[in-house]
Amino acid sequence: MKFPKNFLWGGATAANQVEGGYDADGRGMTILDVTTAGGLHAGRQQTYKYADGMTGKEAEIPQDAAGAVLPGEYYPNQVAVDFYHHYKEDIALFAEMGFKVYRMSISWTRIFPHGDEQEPNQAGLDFYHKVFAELHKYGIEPLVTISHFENPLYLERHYGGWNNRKMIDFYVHFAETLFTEYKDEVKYWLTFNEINNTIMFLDLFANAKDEQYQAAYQQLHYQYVASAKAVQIGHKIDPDNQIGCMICGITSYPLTPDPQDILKNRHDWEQNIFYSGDVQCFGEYPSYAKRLWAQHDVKLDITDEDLAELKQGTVDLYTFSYYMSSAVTTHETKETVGGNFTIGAKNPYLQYSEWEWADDPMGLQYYLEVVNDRYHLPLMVVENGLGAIDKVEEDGSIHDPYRIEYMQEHIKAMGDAIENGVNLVGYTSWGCIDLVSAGTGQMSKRYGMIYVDRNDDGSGTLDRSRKDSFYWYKDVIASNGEKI
Ligand code: P53
Repeated sequence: MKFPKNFLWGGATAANQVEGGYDADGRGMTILDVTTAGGLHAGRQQTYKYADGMTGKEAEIPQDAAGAVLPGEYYPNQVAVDFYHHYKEDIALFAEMGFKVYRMSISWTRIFPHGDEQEPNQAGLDFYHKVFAELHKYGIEPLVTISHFENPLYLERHYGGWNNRKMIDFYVHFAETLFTEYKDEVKYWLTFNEINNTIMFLDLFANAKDEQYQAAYQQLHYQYVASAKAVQIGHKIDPDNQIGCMICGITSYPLTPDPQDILKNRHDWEQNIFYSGDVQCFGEYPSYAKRLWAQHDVKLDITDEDLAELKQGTVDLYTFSYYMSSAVTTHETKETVGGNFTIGAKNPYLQYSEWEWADDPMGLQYYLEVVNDRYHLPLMVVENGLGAIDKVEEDGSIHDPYRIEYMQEHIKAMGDAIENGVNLVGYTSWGCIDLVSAGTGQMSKRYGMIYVDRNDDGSGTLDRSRKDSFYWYKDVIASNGEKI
């Protein structure tokens, strides 16, 4: 047996991409509720639109954030796949696949509609009690991401979001509320989803200016402090809590053996991957941080108390997403990879998905071995999967051999890493149920093993059905990864 006996097999989602119910039971708006299809990346405009027709960062903030939606515009995250009203059915399907763990996130504005309140919204707290009870009914352990890409709109507009040090207190109060409320229901937590992409995506999208690096490094610092404080509180409330960091794991290679490419690749790893992991796992800024800051003339607001917090608040687990690898070079390259962002040079040894993401299972093994050596912490792959267009047959069946093949190869790579001594404790495939793409806002970029009848334009019955991969994954879990 390659996989350890209690290996945590499961699936992963995020509140903003599945829940919908955006104005139900007192929930406040998040930035993603006012984002028309396509928010995070190129092709998905992150201009907020307001009922008064104003757009963009300079627009006046309506006092009531719920007014910030324009009629006639389509906002895919507002309904998403309506997990809010389908959670029982969905969790039953997860249980049928044999999930041991379900990674989900909590919508901040269900609990604190604006984000700066003292008192939580009881109806919001109740919803997650119901979800956790349903999971436990089937013996599924929740793994909860505290913040997954969805800042409260109010905090964004009134305080400038993570540019403001005050966000630390708002976040910590939110986290403490969750640790207290769900003490007996949740023991696995992640503080921030893909925390490193604040910096990483600057490189991927365009020639970012120094001011953008300045802002990104400062936001990250506040998030690291917020995370470290949350970890300490989480441990105090329940010493059994296992709290992890979550890193966007893209394995980067040098395109050529030119030493300049080799060094650039190493430095890219430092900036994009190691910087966040080092602060969260080691509790201090790495030596190369000075070089990274100097490169963009970055001057940070970091206090001695902050540094003490970082030291005290190191994580118990290192978790990451893995979809693809990238290749970097100092040379001119004709062949670059586009997709929903520029991921660098085209690697001639790899195949690419429809969204031009490189299919590279060995890159997962490589990544696992690197971070295993570096951190000596339990590791979890908390996102992995293939975004693809699925076809529903006349009889309602959905044949997705491409998705099965992608997952087979990545599970095999994890087994090989475990055989090489890697301490991997779990795997939650991304979008175990179809959901709204973070990068493009599409429904048609599907990751699920459960199909949801919902289309890019918002049409569809929201009915659920099992894809071929559903039955295949069920066997994988039942055989603890032996039968792939
Ligand atoms: P979508 C890009 C690269 C790696 C991870 O992404 C990424 C992204 C975002 O596009 O984000 C994670 O939906 C993220 C999820 C997201 C998933 O990858 O663009 O944590 O929220 O849905 C897949 O195909």
